[in-house]
Amino acid sequence: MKLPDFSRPALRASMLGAVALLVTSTAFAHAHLSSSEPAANAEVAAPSEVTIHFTEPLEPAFSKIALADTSGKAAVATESQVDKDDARVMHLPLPQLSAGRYAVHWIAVATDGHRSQGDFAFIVK
Ligand SMILES: [Cu+2]
Repeated sequence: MKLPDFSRPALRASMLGAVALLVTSTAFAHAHLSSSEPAANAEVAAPSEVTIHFTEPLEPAFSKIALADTSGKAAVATESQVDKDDARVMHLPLPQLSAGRYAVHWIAVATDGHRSQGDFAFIVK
């Protein structure tokens, strides 16, 4: 059996292309945070909800946003929801928050089942 000649530039380029495609399609399937309201580390008037925009559509059953106050206690009794019209957006409706620092923890499960998560904080004036 004869091995392919890797010194041939055309073959090398097509192999590199295949590898690059594999890497990017895998990376793109994960849902990453693209923006949020409030933004990370923002100082804001008490918001009515936390909204997070992701790079990929989410699986509603497994994705969620949790909010904790300065003492680490859950600050919200309600559940977050994936937006009905845009599955890349998740909302957490908020009660009237008192002044202080709040920690947001999110879990995003993309439609391919891949899970990502992250944290950020915001401050209510
Ligand atoms: Cu993925």
